[in-house]
Amino acid sequence: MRRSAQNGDTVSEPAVVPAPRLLQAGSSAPFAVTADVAVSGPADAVRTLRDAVRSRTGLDLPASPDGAAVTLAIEPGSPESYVLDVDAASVRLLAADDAGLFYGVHTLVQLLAQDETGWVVPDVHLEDAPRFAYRGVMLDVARHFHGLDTVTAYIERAAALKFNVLHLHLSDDQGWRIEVPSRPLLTARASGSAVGGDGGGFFTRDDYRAIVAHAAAHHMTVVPEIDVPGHTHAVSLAYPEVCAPPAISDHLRDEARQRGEALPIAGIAYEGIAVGFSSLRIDDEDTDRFLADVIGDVAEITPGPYVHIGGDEAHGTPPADFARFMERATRLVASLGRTPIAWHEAGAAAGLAPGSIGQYWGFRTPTDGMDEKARAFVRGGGQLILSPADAVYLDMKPDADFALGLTWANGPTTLRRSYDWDPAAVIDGVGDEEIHGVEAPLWTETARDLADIDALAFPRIAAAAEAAWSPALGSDARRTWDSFRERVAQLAPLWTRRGIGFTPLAEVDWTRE
Ligand code: TNX
Repeated sequence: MRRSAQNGDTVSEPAVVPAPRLLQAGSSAPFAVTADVAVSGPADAVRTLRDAVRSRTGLDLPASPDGAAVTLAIEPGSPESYVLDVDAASVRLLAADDAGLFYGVHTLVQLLAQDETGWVVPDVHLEDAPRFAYRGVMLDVARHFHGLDTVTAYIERAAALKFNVLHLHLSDDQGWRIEVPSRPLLTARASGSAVGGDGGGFFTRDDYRAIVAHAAAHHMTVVPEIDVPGHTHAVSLAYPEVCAPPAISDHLRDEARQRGEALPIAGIAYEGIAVGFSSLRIDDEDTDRFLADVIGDVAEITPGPYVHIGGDEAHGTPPADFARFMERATRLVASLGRTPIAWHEAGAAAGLAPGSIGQYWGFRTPTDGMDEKARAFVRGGGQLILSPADAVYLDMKPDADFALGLTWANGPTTLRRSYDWDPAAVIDGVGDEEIHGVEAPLWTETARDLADIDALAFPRIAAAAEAAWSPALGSDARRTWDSFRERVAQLAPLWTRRGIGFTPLAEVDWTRE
């Protein structure tokens, strides 16, 4: 429980994560939240607030047409912004749009606290707006399939931290996860497998539409990823004519031997976790038709502006072929009226569709020329999404003994390391203007269900939310590790209430209720 001034203890600042732009804590009495406090405003926002308050406190607040103590309203401002004023008599939330109202409501719910009188919201004036327009989480549903319930739960978790994009990694070597009417064998033959011999699965078109709708109701856009030309072994189970034979390097052989995994064989389900051995056939009419069919069908059920075409770790594709292929693939996406997104390796290709967006997954300090490939997207008139693997890859172990997760990104990623970086300080020449946003991917080689996802993602997803939404690291006292550590601690009761199985990392002194 937050310590209150009444019992003579130190007053800690109201805990909001991600940190807002401006927060002024007042010194007067808090607003008391009791069962007769009415809420008025736009119906969706009122429902969001009433649901969230009920789940947090058990109180069922009445909705009222007007004149309520809690009022929500739209007033012009910058996209997704809101202003929240709380005093002893009232709560007023003014937002520029529906998304801003949604974010203001989630801030308000984080401010709910219990003192000796019951549930209260402290006296506060808060002004908030995002730093970046694109604030993403990625879920890999290919290494392990995660169905509709898990995806909708992850949407709710992410949206409450003010993320507005869900990137779904829908295909990889281990399985194909989305129904494609023009290529029915993909799901018929290539969706039944997963890492380690676990069961597979796929989304029907209606499942996918339901995800898009649930995301939209939480102010999130879905970005589908069809990863090409590498990460395509599963395609060989369905349409072998468009696949090159697996490229078996000495490195791959060593890795497979160490992990006791079988080597990939064309046409047979792959259950290991190696990367970089598969490739589509390049400069082949069948492949081009395949790609047009798949991307066309996926784009058709995707209302959002982006289609992600992967392009990472294509070690099985000769570099010149890779470049030509990514140029064609980005142009295909552009021809469908969408903005292509590709992993930063695609920046090696000179002729990508203008305005293509790159997703950088190198380290906070770039190695191996990854920054140069990322900068190429900016030269091509596009922007970058930053996903530095040693900070925001939620599938890295948070400490060496953790049961789940990988360690390739510079060893375990502590909560502190996931917090202590700034997007504008990663790549020379890439500042706020060149940055489209920040995204935290969760690859699922080791994550089999929602409990595993929660355990890996929470609390580090909150640090990623702060990199995406809040002002620059160190720009005020709130945007520091010491402040974050205190604030995130206070989300524990809220997360527990919502059934989020977060990992209580020892770096934080978690609040108990
Ligand atoms: C790298 S970084 C990958 C994925 C793996 C992940 C595991 C990138 C774009 N690709 O294929 O799942 O590492 O952490």
